[in-house]
Formats: sequence, C-alpha cells, structure tokens
Amino acid sequence: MKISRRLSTLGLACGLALGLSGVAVTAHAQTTMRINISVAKDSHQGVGIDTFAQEVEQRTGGRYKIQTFYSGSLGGERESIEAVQLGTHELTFTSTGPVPNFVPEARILDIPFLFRDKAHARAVLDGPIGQDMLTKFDSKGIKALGWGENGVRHMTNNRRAVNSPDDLKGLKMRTMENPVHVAAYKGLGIVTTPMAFPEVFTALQQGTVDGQENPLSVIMAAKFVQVQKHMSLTGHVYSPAIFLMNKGVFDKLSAADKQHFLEAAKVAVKANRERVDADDTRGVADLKAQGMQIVENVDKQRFMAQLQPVYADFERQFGKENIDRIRNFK
Ligand code: EAX
Repeated sequence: MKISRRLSTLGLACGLALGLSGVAVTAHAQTTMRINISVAKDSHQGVGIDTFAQEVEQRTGGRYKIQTFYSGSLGGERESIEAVQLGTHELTFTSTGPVPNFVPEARILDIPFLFRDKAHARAVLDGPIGQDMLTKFDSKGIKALGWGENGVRHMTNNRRAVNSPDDLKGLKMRTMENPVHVAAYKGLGIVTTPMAFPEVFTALQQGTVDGQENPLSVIMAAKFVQVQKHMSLTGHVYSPAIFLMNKGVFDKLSAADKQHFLEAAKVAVKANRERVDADDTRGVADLKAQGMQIVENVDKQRFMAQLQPVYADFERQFGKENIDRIRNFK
C-alpha cells in the first residue's frame, strides 16, 4: 500500500498579509497525519494524543498537522497497529494488549505482578530495557516513538465481590487480545474471552461476559460503572501504552522533524502519566460515589501464589534472567 497516498499534502498559503506590515511569509506545505486511541477523548490517552498533536504542530511550525480520533472510531487497538504497519494510518497510541502479536519480545512487559508500582514500571520503560524494546518494532515496519502508560489494572464484574483468587473461579471475563494475560488469567481460574476494547461495554451490558479488567483511568473513561457492580483493587498487572508510527513515514521525515516527533512524544508521555496519577488518586472515591462496590484491600500474595505454575512457564518462555532483570531494576 502506498503510504504517500494517505498523506494529504495541502498547499497552505501562509503568505497572507501579516497584519498591517504587509510582509509576506514564505508559503509552505502542510502534511496531515492521523493518530487514534480506543478510549474516549476525556482520558489519560486522550490527553496523550492531544498533547502529541499540539507539540508536533508547534515544533514543526504547523508543517505537520496531527488529526486525533477517539473511542475506537478508526478501529480497535489490534486493527490500529495493523493499520500503522501497513501505512493506512500514520500513528496510533495503544496499550500493549495486542502488541505481542506484532513484536513478541514485548510480551515480557505484560507479566502480572512484574512491577512493584508505576514508578518501577516507568523507570524500566525509560531505562535501557524499555528503550531497547522500542527498537524491536523497527523490523516490523513500525517506529516506536516512546512508552506512555495505560495504568495498573484492576478487576470489575457483575457477579460477586472478589477478595481472593477463589472468587475468580468460573468468572467469565473479557481480556485483551494478549497471550500473556490470557495464560495468567486462566491460571487464576477465570474463563477468558479475548475481545477488542470497543466491544467491551456492550458485552458487559448484555452479559456476554461477567467482567473485565482495566486501569481506573479506562474504567472511568469508559463509564463501566454503568454496567459493572463490583470492583477489586487487584492491581494485578501494569499496562504500558506506546506511541507507534509507520516506519516508512517516520523515515521520510527530515532529521530535525524526526527529533520534533520524538520530543513531542516525550511531552505527551509526561501529560499522559500525570493524568493516570490524577485518575488513580480520585478514581476509587469517584466510582464509589457512583455506586460501585469496591474491595480495596486485596491480598496480592494469594494471587501471586496462585500464579506460580504460570510464572514457571513464563520463566521458560522469556528466560528467568530477563524477568529478574526487570524485577530487580532500580
Ligand atoms: O488502551 O483493551 C483494553 O482493555 C485497553 O486497556 C484499553 O483499550 C485502553
């Protein structure tokens, strides 16, 4: 597929009279690109792409315009990564849910209880391990611009309060289309139903699944409180997010513009993470006020103990030393 066909290059007349001075500015071309997310605009990811768009436009003096699309209007996350790979969209901001289907090396980041907290995860992603992982996208036709964040995931459902792994037995839950999550949740006794995010609200509403798991940011942005009674602060897995761009499109940028795009992603990541922190701070009170039943004190050790056989399998698959390198990163 020809990438350039998708880039609408508009001749933008910047040579309009500048105020009363009458000085003409050199005319320049404007290139429009698209970026999308699967969640609503008023969210940690919305803030991320809005900031990215502003920063790119500002840093390139308006030569690049980034159009933003929300709520899965251009497709779910797997479809969007595919579209970026093919060049049918230039950019996407996505959780790592479907990423292993494209870059298997990234699976390791989705292991439950891998990170102690957000600070640990951010340090790993911003450090050599995370930065090296970004380069693994290159050979797949994708330029990874930077690690953002989806947040720490918690479980919600309509059947019962979840206090321990025993309460998960037989619960039918939507999961991301992610092999690591699916293996782990099966290990917890959950009946897993992988599904793209844009279908989740309806699936919960119609009872196709009993529950789902997502960070507070997503739970709030998606208004899951309208279709879910119970939530447990399981904090069972950290969910990274990532800015992805079609590699051919990135490679065609001038050296200076490449830098502008990378810097824009950095600023966007900062805004995205700040919103995750704000959502985590207000989320529990906010959802309680809306009627959600919340189990706040979850014994995470019991969940980890239940996952031992799955961990043993992950160690075989990913190498114990690679997992330990992340766990022990300071
Ligand atoms: O990226 O699919 C998911 O559950 C994701 O967390 C969500 O789309 C936000």
